[in-house]
Amino acid sequence: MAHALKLSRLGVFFSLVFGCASQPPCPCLDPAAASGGPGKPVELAGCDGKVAPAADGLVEDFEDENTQIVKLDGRDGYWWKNADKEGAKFTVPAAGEPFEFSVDAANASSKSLHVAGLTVKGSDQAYGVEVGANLISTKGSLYDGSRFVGFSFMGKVGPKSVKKVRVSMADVNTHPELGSCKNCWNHFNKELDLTTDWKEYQVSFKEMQQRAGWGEPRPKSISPKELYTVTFAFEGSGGEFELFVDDIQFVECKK
Ligand SMILES: [Ca+2]
Repeated sequence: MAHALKLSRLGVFFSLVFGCASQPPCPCLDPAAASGGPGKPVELAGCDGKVAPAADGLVEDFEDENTQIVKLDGRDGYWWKNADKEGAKFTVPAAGEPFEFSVDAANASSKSLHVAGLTVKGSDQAYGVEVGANLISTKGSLYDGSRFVGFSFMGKVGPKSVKKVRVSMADVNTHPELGSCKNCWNHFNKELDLTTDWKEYQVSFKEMQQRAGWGEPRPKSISPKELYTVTFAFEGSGGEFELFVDDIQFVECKK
């Protein structure tokens, strides 16, 4: 996979309500329940209240303008991007060029990740484009994120861009490099409609779902104990895309 660039730090504050009224007080993600393993069902709890960035939860803030995510808690993966072979392409960065970091950044920081281009609408192979990072640089190595309840990021799209972004985390059950899936690539995800203004988005593990109708296995939930990548994708729509991303971080129940 085409590893490409690197990045670094900052912090945001926010709140989020994960539906789990019957769950115990924070932290209310049961680590034992989150260790389902390949193909095994996982029962995920959320927070009975708000969430906050975890102390060592920063995945990337792009401030160091390189292609490696922030090195924290064993995370040291690299950014990559790919496009389908049906005509989708990146114009930012242009072919053969390194990732671009924009001064249009979130939370009064200096840099964000900036990508743009276009997708095509066509066959099943016209999946569109993805930009993402492995959580651990060693191929096949999984990251245990079971003490978190999800993650957040700052994001916006350009004025001509398709608004819908699919935010995913590949895990042990969905990525072919891990040997568990027979019908791979249907990562647990959340679809979001971004705006042209910087805004914080929160994604809980509990609400992430696979796309309907395909994928094998189809476990009950993502396996936070066995995470592999974080990915932002535009599907093949025939439209232009332009995405700015900043301050990706794991979150925990607010104490
Ligand atoms: Ca930044």
